[in-house]
Amino acid sequence: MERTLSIIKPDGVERKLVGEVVKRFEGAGIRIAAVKMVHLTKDQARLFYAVHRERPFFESLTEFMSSGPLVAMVLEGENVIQKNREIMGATNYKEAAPGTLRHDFATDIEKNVVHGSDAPQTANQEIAFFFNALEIS
Ligand code: IDP
Ligand code: MG
Repeated sequence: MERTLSIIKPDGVERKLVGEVVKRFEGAGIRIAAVKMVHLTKDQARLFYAVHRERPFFESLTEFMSSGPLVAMVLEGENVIQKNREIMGATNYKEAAPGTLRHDFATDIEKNVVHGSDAPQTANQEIAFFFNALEIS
């Protein structure tokens, strides 16, 4: 059974999309193994997105990710890393397929409602960033 980290970004929480996002995951047969609401500091957001530190959008992205509370979740299921990415849709909402979260709800390439790990190694790292073993069941 595979695990991945999902985040409902501050825009999604602000716009009251938490229920809708969870409904889509559970509707796809995915199990929520952990959940918490967190308001990251700017430095914590910089750490989480460190892989993007050379990108031109890094400052803006980490400002956005620390602008309000987010919901972090551990998702569990067969092939859940890829499944979650499919439910999310493409990074750029203009390229996201109809019926995906980003197609349906994103307003901006940056404010795109959800984050999902992209590979097993990043999933493990990102889960450990938000959760300790006792918090995952
Ligand atoms: P992903 O979230 O689909 O994995 P990444 O390329 O890992 O996409 O980028 C991380 C996040 O950075 C995106 O979800 C989005 O919020 C933001 N981002 C990516 N590309 C751009 C861009 O060209 N301009 C502004 N923000 C961007
Ligand atoms: Mg990514």
